[in-house]
Amino acid sequence: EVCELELKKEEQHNPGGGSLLGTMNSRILLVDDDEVLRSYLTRRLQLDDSQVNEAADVESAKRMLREHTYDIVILDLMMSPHSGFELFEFLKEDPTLKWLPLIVLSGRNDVSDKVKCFKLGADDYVTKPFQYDELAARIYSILKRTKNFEQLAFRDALTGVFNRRYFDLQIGIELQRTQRYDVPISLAFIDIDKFKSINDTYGHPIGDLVLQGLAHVLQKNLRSTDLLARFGGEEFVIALPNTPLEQAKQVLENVLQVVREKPVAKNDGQAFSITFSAGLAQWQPGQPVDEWLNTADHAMYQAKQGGRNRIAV
Ligand code: GH3
Ligand code: MG
Ligand code: MG
Ligand code: MG
Repeated sequence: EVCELELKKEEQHNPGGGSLLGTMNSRILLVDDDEVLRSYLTRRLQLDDSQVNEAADVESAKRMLREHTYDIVILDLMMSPHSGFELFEFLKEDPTLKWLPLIVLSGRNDVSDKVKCFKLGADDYVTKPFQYDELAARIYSILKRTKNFEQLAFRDALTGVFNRRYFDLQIGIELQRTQRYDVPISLAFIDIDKFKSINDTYGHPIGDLVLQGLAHVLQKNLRSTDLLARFGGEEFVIALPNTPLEQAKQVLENVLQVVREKPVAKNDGQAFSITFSAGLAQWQPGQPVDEWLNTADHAMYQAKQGGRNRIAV
């Protein structure tokens, strides 16, 4: 069994520090009915710079999974009233949670339990009593692989921002959260003005530099909770949670002013400036995502019609 004594000993060994590899600043959901184990493990994981939420049973784990985003779940099997096995079904049914990495941490050491867990979708299985450093190394190993996979599947290769596939998956979660907490969420549809002429005048590689530059400026001027994605060639979308339309307009006006006044890219002493047109729409409760996107797209078209270099609502 893990105990406070063990924790003190290891802290002396490695004062203030975590394990050798760390756990990649991950957001971890720890599901276990053993309070002593939870507080021990939470403390160790926090020393490794991870954020940890604790759930003492399957029902609270489900609630937390609906409301927050996690990088990995650590799951106990023997809990009441529902065993940890019950959580697998829940995860499998939700497309946004289906691939969430999961490590079973259990006192059960039968091969049949292990096999069952892997068949249900577990990525790893650690038996109790366990060594913290081994668990941390396993977390690190899984997250390294998933981060690489996500990089390939969900990031735009040119600009490094999220792609449309990721946006489509993530926006559902954002809207659920929005509905639950009854807060506003706004969407911006951005399209670079006369981008074709940049390509035609300076060549495609310069066009690419401009796209990278704009993505960088956008990311720098947004909150960490804002969701930025490259949608198509020279089109970007941003979902701004917790932001009413007027406030979103201010954010976009600021960014437009930045790109208008300062070149987004430089090459061989030459500087390249752009402007863009953007359309905004605040989500109406119950509105389908497509309709919301269309409203913002339509507003963007109005901005083009109105003379470009502007934000329309
Ligand atoms: P408007 O102000 O009406 O939006 O004019 P525009 O020229 O920006 O619009 P249009 O849709 O006609 O042109 C978009 C251009 O974006 C055409 C295409 O060559 C360019 N483009 C799309 N993807 C890429 C890319 O990955 N790299 C580069 N360099 N150019 C791209
Ligand atoms: Mg238990
Ligand atoms: Mg376009
Ligand atoms: Mg354009």
